[in-house]
Amino acid sequence: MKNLFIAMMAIGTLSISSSGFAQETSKIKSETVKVKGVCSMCKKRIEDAAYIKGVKRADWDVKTQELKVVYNADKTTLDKIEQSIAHTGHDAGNVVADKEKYKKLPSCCAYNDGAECSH
Ligand SMILES: [Cu+2]
Repeated sequence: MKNLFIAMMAIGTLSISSSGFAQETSKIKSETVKVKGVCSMCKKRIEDAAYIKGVKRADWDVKTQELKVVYNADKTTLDKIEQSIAHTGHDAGNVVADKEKYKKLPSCCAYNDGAECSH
């Protein structure tokens, strides 16, 4: 009886892996990207920009200047996420920020000009 149970478990595991379940989860990618910013206003702006279609999680840390993103690689790419963030005025990974958007950031968010703020 115990052997039968083990055999059923083994069959169950096989059918899960052959049904594409393993593939499904491998499409979900987790990456860390350097994003420049200074304050909690930056955090909100960066995370809002990172949440494009296909992004499950986006969490930016002001101390490490790192954005952790979890996304579905079938629906979006890391490059698209970086482009979206750069479009709001923040350097993201290999993508340099949109200069016009950077100039329009609140002065406390001007990370390239030694800005420091308490927001
Ligand atoms: Cu800011």
